[in-house]
Amino acid sequence: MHRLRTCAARLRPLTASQAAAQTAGQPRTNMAAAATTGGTRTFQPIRCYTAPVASEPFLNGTSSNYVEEMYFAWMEDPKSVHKSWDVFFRNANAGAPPGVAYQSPLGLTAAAGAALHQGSPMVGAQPNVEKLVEDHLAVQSLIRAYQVMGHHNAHLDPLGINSVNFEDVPACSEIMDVGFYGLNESDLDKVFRLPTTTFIGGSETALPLKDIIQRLEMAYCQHIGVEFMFINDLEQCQWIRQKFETPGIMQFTPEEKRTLLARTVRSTRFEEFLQRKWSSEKRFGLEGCESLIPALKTLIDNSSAYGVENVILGMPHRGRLNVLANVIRKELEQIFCQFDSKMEAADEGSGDVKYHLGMYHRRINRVTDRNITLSLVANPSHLEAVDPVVQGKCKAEQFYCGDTEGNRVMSILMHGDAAFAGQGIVYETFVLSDLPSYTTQGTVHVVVNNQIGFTTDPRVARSSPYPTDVARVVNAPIFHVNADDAEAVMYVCKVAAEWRATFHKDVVVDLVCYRRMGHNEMDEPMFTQPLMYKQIKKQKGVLLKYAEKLIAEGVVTRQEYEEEIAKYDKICEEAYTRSKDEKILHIKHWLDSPWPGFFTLDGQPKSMTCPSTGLSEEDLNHIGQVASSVPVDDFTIHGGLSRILKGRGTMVQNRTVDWALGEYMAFGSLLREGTHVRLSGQDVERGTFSHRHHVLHDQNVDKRICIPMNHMSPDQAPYTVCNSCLSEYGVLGFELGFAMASPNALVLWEAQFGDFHNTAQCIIDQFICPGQAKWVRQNGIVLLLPHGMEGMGPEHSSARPERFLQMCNDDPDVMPTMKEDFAVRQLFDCNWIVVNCSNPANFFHVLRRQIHAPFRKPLIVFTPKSLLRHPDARSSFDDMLPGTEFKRLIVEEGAAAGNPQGVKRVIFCTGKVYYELVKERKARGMEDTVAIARIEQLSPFPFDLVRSEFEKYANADLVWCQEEHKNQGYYDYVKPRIRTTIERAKPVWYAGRDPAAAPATGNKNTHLTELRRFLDTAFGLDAFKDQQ
Ligand SMILES: Cc1ncc(C[n+]2csc(CCOP(=O)(O)OP(=O)(O)O)c2C)c(N)n1
Ligand SMILES: [Mg+2]
Repeated sequence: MHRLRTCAARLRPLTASQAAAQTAGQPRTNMAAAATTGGTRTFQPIRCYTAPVASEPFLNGTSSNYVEEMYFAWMEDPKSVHKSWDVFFRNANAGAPPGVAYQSPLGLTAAAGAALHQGSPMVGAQPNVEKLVEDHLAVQSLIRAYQVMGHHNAHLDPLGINSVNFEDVPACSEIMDVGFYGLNESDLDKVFRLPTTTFIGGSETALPLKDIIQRLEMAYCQHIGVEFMFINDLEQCQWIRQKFETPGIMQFTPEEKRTLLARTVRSTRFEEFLQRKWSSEKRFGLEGCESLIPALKTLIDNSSAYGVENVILGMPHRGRLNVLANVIRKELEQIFCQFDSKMEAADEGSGDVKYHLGMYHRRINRVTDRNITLSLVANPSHLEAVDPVVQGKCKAEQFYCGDTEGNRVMSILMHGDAAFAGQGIVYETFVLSDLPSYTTQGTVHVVVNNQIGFTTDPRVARSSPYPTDVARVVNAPIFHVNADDAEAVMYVCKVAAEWRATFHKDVVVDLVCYRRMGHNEMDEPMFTQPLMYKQIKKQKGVLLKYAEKLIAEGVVTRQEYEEEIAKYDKICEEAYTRSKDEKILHIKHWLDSPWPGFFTLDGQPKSMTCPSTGLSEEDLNHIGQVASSVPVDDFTIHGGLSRILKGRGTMVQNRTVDWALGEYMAFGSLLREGTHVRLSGQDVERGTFSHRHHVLHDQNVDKRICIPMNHMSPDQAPYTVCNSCLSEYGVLGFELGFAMASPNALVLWEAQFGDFHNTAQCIIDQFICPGQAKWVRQNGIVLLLPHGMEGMGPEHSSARPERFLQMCNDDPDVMPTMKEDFAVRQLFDCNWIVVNCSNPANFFHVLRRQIHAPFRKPLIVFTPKSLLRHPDARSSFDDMLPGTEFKRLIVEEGAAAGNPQGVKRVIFCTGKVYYELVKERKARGMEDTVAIARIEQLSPFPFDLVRSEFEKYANADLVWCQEEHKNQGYYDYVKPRIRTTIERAKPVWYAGRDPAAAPATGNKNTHLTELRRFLDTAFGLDAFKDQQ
């Protein structure tokens, strides 16, 4: 399918000047090429427009419909057709002979113009337009063929060894051959009217065929390949045609050219400097794609000119240091000192390698003289994982500055060719691009298409012709460009910025380039790509090519060019000297999302306390009223929903809340306090389990909705609740990015069932769990993961608590020192908080604590399913009043607590199984012999509270009970921690399901049998005798 890229025959170098010459002077072996200026073959026209032709049947074949249409229109109103048709039909009606009825339209020839002015039909003429119509249609088809497929013949590959061939794409070069349309060499000098769907004419409306072809070649087959004809919007297609077809449109002022050269100097010399100083360090240099830097700068300059003030960037390893230095303008010494392995880390956390760190910088854009803030989001090695995160952050920045149109904040995503084609998250991110609650109003994607991924060739790395085909799914135009042509790169970037500013849609710039070194600077590329690299070794760099061009044009002198180089080299050398003075590595200097005002000046929390998260009775009542009413007039809701709201009203009267109402109280109160709340995920608006109903739908009016949460108080913060597309990886990444932008928002992502979170595992493993440790960046995102063994089978039961718990950073073997602020300190030190609340009040408190805490940590909540409607899983207002707070552990409060000495067993558990245990204990009449304690906050582990509960029941044995299988759930996490707490004074027995491969059985009976068995174990006071 793809050409053999290492095949020697293909390895013909194509320099910029050769490529231009080839296009202009050595055309393809089709007839279109013959028309280009200076073509090697010339043709004598044997026929011209007005020449009589042999009698041909009128109105047959493909042209008949068209002519018929014209004829009927002319019959109705002669003015409704073009003058040429008017003259033709009048002549034909008057009996003009074949070839005479037609006369050239106005403007094509002077004679025709004169004839039309005279407007005198030639009596006796016969109609003869078939060939004429066919030829015009042929020319239209030819123009369209260039627009659709011209990019296939563009000279995109600087190496001239195109990684793609189109031999299996239906005859693209033939389709652009005039012969294919029944035209021949003799038609080249004939003048054809240009359709309105082309701009190649400039101010002319008709052109000779050979000029049409030449202009199409110039527009579509040089160093830019434009892929856009799949876009199903005529205005947008016209816009692009105009940008690339208009003759002479790609013009630059000498000033622009000099700036472009200076930027290419910086880009190139930066890599050369690093290579000289640290030749054996990995840096994933940009050599072979130095144009990336001027490309990004052009995008940013132009976007700034359109009003953009804030650009959020995401990118992989390739050229990252160069982007930091020359686009974001990080101080060079800060970059250089990263290469010094002896530097001490000043910040907490484990840090990250230099080509992953983020950055935030606000400065004046020198071209537009306007303020611009640039942030590069830190990312893991996992390619493309940062894409949705960047989008979420961008959306949040737009949201906070009221930029609903995306005029002030935008995102730019960079990609490698292999990753862009291979990673599913690219698609999942594109899919978000036009959804109301997720759109960032257009992202500019820049692909560093070096035609290789590590050692893997595109021929075996992708099934699509281009690495960018995924973008077609959202109708994003794709501008492929030969990255060795600096001006072509600058031009497509200008157009891309303008496209985004005009249409607020995604656009892709595909920089077709090469990779001068191996995958990293240590790798030997000749092992695997010998012929490609032989070619690369001969390749002149883009800087040299462009400098020579500008020197030849007289735009710069050689001396000026050399001075520019010396100037930048000196900047690098001086920064290098300064970098040696840096002794301490501050990862904080690499923060991509500072939260001004949230921390003290030295980045610490302003306090180490968390206030009560309770609410006044009045507030609870008020929010409860809103939650149980329809706050707009003339709005008809479903009868079933009326009953649900009525039920809520009754609960409020009874001063109780169920799960949904508890959540309502948390969200509503935070909104009233001015905190934005955003809940996103699949079907979250109603709630997968039909319990939430945050969006009411008028039963009589399509799309009329009401969100009562936004009717809480006049000065409340806005509430966003949005059903997402069916993606976990993309949407969770997005929400993480949203939460990154500000600490003053409660951002929640809910999985449909907790089981499905693992398709977003990379966001959890690479960002949420270690984000602060790697990048000194806090994040308060909340994951709501429905979890619980309800007999729903292996894929609707487990949110995999064991995995979250296994990634907690608290030490199982060390009893922490208990101080007054222990509970808050523990939170401050942890990497994330994992809870399984057994009642709505505790859920309410833990959500509010997320915002009232003086720092931010991710919160993982295993949420219930059957408890949503369980009559016992309700809370009283009393547990939510001022002075109340989240309970890390809920102690036994029943009969057992009244007589602790008589208690034989303490069962520790978490979540829903508590209700099964209570029911069973009651059924067995063991209320005073078995105490049950609920660990609500699993991590950080409530060592202090577990200890006091243990100490209370001195004569009891200890059981950990869970409904999950033994190798899953919480057991492996809690067991060593309980043992540390009680100093191994007693065994910690296990009551729960046996180890298993799957999280749950698909068989209801087996499910119930398993439940019965572990309840028997939990309450069998002799159950562990044999194990003593
Ligand atoms: C998700 C993921 N899988 C695998 C890797 C390992 N890896 C690092 S770079 C690379 C090749 C990337 O190729 P490309 O996207 O074309 O970027 P280039 O290095 O060529 O600029 C691979 C496979 C990774 N970093 N992330
Ligand atoms: Mg690559």
